Amino acid sequence: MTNIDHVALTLSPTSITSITGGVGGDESNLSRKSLRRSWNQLPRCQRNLIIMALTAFIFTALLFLPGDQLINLKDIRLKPAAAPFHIRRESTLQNPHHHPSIEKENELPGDISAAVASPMTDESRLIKTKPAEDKLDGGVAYADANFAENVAKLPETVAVGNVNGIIDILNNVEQPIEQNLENTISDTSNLRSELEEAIRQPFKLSQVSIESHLESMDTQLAKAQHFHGATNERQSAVVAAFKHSWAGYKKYAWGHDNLKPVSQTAHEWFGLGLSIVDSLDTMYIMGLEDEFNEARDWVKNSLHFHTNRDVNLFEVTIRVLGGLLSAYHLSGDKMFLVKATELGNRLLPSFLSPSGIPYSDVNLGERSAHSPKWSPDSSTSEVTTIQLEFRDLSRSTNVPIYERVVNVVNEKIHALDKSHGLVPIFINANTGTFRNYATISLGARGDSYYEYLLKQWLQTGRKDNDNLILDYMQAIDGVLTQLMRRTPREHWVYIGELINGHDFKPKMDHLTCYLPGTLLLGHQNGMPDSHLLLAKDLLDTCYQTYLRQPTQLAAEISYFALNDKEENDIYVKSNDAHNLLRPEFIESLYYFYALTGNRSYQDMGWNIFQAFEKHSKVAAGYTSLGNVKNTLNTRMRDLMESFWLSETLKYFYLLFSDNRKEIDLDKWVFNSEGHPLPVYHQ
Ligand code: DMJ
Repeated sequence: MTNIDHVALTLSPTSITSITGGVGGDESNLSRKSLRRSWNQLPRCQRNLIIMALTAFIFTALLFLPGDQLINLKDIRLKPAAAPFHIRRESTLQNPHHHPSIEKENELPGDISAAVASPMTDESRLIKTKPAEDKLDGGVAYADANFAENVAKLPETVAVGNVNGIIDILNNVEQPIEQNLENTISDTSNLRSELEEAIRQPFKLSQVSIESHLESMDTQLAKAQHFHGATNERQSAVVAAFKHSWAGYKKYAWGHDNLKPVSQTAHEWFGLGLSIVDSLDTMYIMGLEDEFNEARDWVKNSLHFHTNRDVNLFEVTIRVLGGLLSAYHLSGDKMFLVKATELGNRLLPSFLSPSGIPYSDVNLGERSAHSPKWSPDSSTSEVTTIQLEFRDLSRSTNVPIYERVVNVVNEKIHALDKSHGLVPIFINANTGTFRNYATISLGARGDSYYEYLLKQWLQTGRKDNDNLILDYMQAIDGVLTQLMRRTPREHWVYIGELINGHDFKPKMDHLTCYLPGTLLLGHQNGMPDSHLLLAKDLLDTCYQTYLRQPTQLAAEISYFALNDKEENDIYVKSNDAHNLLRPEFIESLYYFYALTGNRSYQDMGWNIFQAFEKHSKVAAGYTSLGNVKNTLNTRMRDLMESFWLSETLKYFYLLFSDNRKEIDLDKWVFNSEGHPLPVYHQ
């Protein structure tokens, strides 16, 4: 009878009250007793039936819970074997210096070269519609026919084959991942005190001045790289655009963060001369010696980090730390590394949070950090897009602290539950957990999380069974099954968002157009063919977001039709019609050209370059626009962001190069702001 007592006691007081009609304490005791009596009076078979019904109810409820609440993927990973992406990787990765795929012009591994080698060419300047059959039969060689079928049927079905793929991978990991995690985390026992020490003495490294420390490791310092400058008309046109931008900045905003080219004034954000630091490597690559030298002098004499002012950890890391490190690696000039190290020390307070997930705002002068004023949360993409730079600082100085703090972030994020590998866009630096019901997106606040999973793996020599690459593969599977859709009539592939983590919204930021390039880069390094197919289709869609506007410039955000009742397959709302001179699509075109050698991508880029020349160029530089939907009313916004100089113009220049390996992607990895950093093979 004790069991039955237990059943009776698990009923809540309210339910008992409602069954017996009682309200008071005594009455409730009485009713509990009478319920127990009634239960005892039931025939045993009836009682068994009730218990079975209750059990069935509980099981059914569990079945309806979302899958990711029931299955802990970490547990699946513990089964040992060989990762199936070895199938492709054996041919491309056995020798990290041997890449058959890039030895022959226009040839990609397997039978899939045609998929990339036939981009939309010049005739596609006209808006092109693509029936689904076209995509499958009309020359786009899908290597995985089943997957292609599934993709073609979307959104009605999801790419099931792909889900199986990732589960196979998770089932087949050679080493227990948890063990790796434990080893690295246990190294962090005295991390906090080392951090505090570095923060206290920003001009020092290992107890001596940064300069003396670097002196002592002289032989390991970077050697200058050589570039020959523009070799054709298109490259020269880009150099001219850069010089025009630089002249305006120099005249009206020198030493300030950005130029306002319409009002011909300066724009201040962090007070770190962003445009100068962001431009250093672009000028070096373009062979602009005079401009590079004047920028170098400014960095040496006028770039100071002691101002009592909050800056954003992510922005300063990708633009300033990344810019300085890249300038150091390309030019071999130690001064840039000295500056980068001092900045690195001053950014470290961000990592003194209880969870190790960095605070978003850091005061470089006071050396303190906190969450943003408007929210307790950091953006997920921001805390996961600092790793390339901090790791490079450690490897360049032989001082591990910078890499260690960002490895902790990697490990914490890796350990968090995700939805099909996808992450919510907010994370709390105090608790180290994602915000419940936050949006999932590959646009703002989510984008470069996915980018840095792949790029960190490349930066560190593409080790097998690395958590980063497993998370990347799982995430791209999540993109394919949860976020990717086709428009109803013209079948354009796009990546939508999940509002509250659940509700699909057919909205894609221009920021997401970095993804085709990243996917292709991953594919060249052994990722599955499904990544290539998505890359190709998404590149076409991104191009359309330019071609469909009368200005031939893409809007900040595009929407996609969910059904054929909507008038257009791709459309832009008035509030989203601005263009900020962003680089993402040009970046993707660059990867497609650099990795395939197919010059049609250059033609696509040239169309867009001309559109910038026509609509964004003003007397003192290039300006962001408020409206790409009307050539007669573009509403100039009066800002030239530093990423125009660091990314958009750099990627244009490299895209138009006669030598697609002007930057060798086996040796360099671009950070999120377009600054190349070296790949470390050990
Ligand atoms: C750049 O600062 C970086 O590319 C960042 O990762 C995203 N936004 C801008 C460019 O659009």
